[in-house]
Amino acid sequence: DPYAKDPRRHPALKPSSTKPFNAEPPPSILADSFITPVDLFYVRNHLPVPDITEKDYNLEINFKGKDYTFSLNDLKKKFEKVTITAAVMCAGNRRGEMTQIKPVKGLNWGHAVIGNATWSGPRLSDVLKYIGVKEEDPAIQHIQFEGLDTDVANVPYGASIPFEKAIDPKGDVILAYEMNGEPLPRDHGYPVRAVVPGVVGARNVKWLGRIVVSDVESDSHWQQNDYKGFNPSVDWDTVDFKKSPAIQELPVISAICSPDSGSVIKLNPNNSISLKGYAWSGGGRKIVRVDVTADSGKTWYSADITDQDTRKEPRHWGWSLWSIDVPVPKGTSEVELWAKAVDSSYNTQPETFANIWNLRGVLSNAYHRVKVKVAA
Ligand code: MTE
Ligand code: MO
Repeated sequence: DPYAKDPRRHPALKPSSTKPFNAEPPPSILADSFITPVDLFYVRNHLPVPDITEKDYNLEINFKGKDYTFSLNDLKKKFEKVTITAAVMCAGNRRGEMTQIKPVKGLNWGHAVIGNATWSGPRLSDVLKYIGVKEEDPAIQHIQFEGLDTDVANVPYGASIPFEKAIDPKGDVILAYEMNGEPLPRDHGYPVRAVVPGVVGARNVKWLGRIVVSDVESDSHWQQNDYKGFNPSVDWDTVDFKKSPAIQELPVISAICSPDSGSVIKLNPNNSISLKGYAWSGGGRKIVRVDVTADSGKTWYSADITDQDTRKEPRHWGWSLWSIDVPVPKGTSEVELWAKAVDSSYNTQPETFANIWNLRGVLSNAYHRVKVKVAA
């Protein structure tokens, strides 16, 4: 069993698959803390977790046909240690809701496939400059990452990001060896992972073994034939993965973390329901507003943003937590609560999933809707 050496996981994580291990925490836990505890952070693995010891670990960087090698100690000693707060989200977060329109191919995820953490390590831009990479080199277009996790044919997990993002110190791409101030746990990429803030989880390559400075994107399955969006009418007979760009920056999203759908709520004395949730946008865009309604949009209220990083857009990488007491019309026995967020570019979420449906169930960011019963 190639998964026999996988780490132990927190019992609260709800698996959507066990081999490979994929799991998300209960949504209510997410809204409890601005920094998601490491053992409750969602896990998205495509392959077995590699068994790496710190002393055998090396990061290899290939640049113009030459290989450069860095030990973990080199990464710690040779470069400034930078700490950023960034949310990481899977492109498949909230896929389960899109599936209700029409089936899609992919893990049946809920709305907790996102977490917010602090990440520490050297800037990728510093490491690249150290080996002689020049910002204005026209031959360089993409930075490819390879994981140390491999499939049965020995092919590693891989992805790439645009060179512009990688080489810009303000892009804040980090080769992280710490998460929330502790060494990275095995499930999250021990000993080193790429953290590419504002960019889809899939490019935040864990167990980073190799970087290739290149003129082309990664040829990995996950860069070329997965993690792309399509027109809702494209199906598995007509799909041409070459026609869509790989997802990089993610669109704006939000979710109600409590109450849960289906719960029975006792109203507050002022006839309101207390809601809590998260909101986030890719590309360093900040959340400027979260709108909530309890009457299908006749009346919208703006939630209080309770927790937010102080970094300004377009380098606002962390998520926002929000809460609100929404007034509910008297005599209501069942109520549907909707939430939508607005980011600093005034992008907002689509109203329904119908017209953003895609065959992989990615970018699933329509209004979040939770139906609850009101206790008599
Ligand atoms: N890196 C490697 N090496 N192998 C993987 O399977 N999964 C990716 C990314 N990096 C993956 C990887 C995907 S799709 C996501 S969403 C994030 O890691 C999940 O990060 P997490 O498990 O730390 O939450
Ligand atoms: Mo993902």
